Amino acid sequence: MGTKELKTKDKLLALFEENKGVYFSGEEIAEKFSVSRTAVWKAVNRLRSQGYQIDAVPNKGYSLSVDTDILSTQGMGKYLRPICSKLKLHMLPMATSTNAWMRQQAEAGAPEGYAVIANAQTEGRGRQGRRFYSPADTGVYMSLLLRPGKYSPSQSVKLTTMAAVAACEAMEKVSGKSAQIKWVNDIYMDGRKVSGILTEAALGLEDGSLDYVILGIGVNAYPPREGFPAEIRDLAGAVFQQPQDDGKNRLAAEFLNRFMGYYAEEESSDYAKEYQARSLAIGKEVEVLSSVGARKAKALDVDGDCRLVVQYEDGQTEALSSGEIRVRLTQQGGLT
Ligand code: BT5
Repeated sequence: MGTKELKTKDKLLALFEENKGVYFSGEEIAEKFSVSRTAVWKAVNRLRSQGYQIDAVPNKGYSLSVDTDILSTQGMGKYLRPICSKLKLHMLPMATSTNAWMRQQAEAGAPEGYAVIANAQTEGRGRQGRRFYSPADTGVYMSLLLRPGKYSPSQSVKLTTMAAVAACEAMEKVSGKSAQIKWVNDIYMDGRKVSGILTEAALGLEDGSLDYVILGIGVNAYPPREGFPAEIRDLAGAVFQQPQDDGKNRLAAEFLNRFMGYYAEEESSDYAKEYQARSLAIGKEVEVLSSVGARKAKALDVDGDCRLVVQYEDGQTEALSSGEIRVRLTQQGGLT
């Protein structure tokens, strides 16, 4: 496909996304983009082959169906606020892992604010070698490149915290339901994990400072058609149960709006309070899992550095940083 044809398709998608349900005649579109009617027809077909439902009515023209929800830069662009104006979005129908993809870009010198969004991942990653199930069409899998010169490596956990709050707020806004955070990076709705965050940092070789951070977030927008795989069936859930107009595009855009807001005003913003308010663990019995085994404790608080403060049965307290330690809630079934 030539560049001109590509551009017509992209421009047509932008026009359709901005005006869902509105009909445009082939002639009108051809005139608008200074292309032939055939080029319009080809662009329509190309969009259809990508899954867009484009209705064609004689004497009215073409229109994008109102309840399409396909991730695209044009679809997200409708909801992004000015705080995101410096971001550069890149859409992939399929990635191995968006974090792995972004790492290559970062190593090649890509600037802060580069974001990649995939419709599916074949090797979506969780922490410590775990997998994140990322089937096509039902979720948002996104990685954002940051070069936060002002943070020390140990402060990069703040970015995960900001991202967790931003994810909750985005999901709450778009779905109207409340979201909770299971320390440190899992988001729950209705008692099920609907999202996970994976922050990967790279340190400069010379001084050990933070070179770049890749913030990865995966959200189950809808339940997969075939259901979740057996291993996570009792754990995983989705933000929406029914198709939503622009559900995925809105989730992705609102996450970026919120996150970039916190990132820009790190000092003054109250993301730590928002994090505490949504924390699933505070006040609950937990098990602290480490390489030496599980130890019972009560979660007391999440402190200003986003550490989970626990009290063990012998009365001793400890502030846990993320990393190797995992926490299992023992009072609610299914949350591990
Ligand atoms: C996470 O790890 O939850 C972080 C997931 C981050 C995924 C994003 S997608 C975009 C970017 N690119 C990547 O390659 N990754 C990031 P963790 O806390 O380790 O949780 C992993 C565990 O969650 C698994 O062992 C399963 O038990 C469960 N799980 C896997 N897939 C899930 C899903 N789709 N929904 C809910 N739970 C899932």
